Amino acid sequence: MPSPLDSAESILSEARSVTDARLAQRAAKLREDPGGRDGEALAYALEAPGKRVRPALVLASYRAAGGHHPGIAGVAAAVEIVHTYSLVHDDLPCMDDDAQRRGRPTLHVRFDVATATRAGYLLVPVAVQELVRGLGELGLSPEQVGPMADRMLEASGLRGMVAGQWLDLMAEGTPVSRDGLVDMHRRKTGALIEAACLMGAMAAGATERVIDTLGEYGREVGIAFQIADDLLDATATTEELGKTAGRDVTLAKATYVSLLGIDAARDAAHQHGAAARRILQEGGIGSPALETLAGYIVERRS
Ligand code: GRG
Repeated sequence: MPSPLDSAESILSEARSVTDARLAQRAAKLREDPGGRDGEALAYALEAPGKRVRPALVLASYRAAGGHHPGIAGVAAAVEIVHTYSLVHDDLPCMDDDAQRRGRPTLHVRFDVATATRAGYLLVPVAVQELVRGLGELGLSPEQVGPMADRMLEASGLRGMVAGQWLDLMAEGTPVSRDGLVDMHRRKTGALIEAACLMGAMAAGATERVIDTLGEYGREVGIAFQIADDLLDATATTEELGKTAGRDVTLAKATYVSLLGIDAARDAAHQHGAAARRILQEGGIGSPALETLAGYIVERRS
């Protein structure tokens, strides 16, 4: 039987190809307007080679819910742009202060801190523009568009990513309970992953039941994703990760590994991955792609 890593490769490779085409178009436009150093910095961020897990989840959830329009690539790209600008800011000296990301110098190292700070903020509206473009192509009704935009924006804001990042920074060097850690992970990383799954389902015009099921799946893989990230930081090399390994210990971060140790953290990741697959089964959603992605998210090596 092929491993989830092998089976996931074709799913991720398709997500990379459809998403990267959109990101390349945005990068080319931004090189013209605003152009100059800001344009170059924005393009550098958009062209960085990520795994594209969130786009893969948008595409797989959309198809699992019966969707088949290519315009869904715009939704996938929008979610990836949110993720991309979060990484740009995450790496800044005032946050995690990292010099490497996606196998390249971080944006503030390649350009400068002011340019990277600006680039992160400038990508916020670019993500919304990409979402609007994708939703337009899908020809969705205003009743569908509003809640979808709401999902992405809530996941990236004070209830989601920004709040999670804040909690993460505040927790450096201080003891955190397991509940506190789960809450932080759900917001910082899980909210956008859950939104990716929900938005895929909503774009397909799925029933409430299917949307809820895919949202629950997204919550489980969202937590599994961050636990795997914590494990990789402790066990993989900088070369494998494309970002500095061991950073969590250096920064005294609250992580699953610091709270539970490697073995229990690995067990927890597997439990969340299994829960995600069970949710699909119990919800009657037959999606080999989502099942494979749940396995990949737990087992991944980068
Ligand atoms: C700029 C308005 C504004 C907000 C930013 C900095 C911030 C708020 C949020 C940070 C959130 C963050 C960095 C979460 C970590 C998520 C995570 C596990 C990232 C690694 O994702 P991968 O492995 O990376 O998918 P690639 O590079 O493959 O895409």
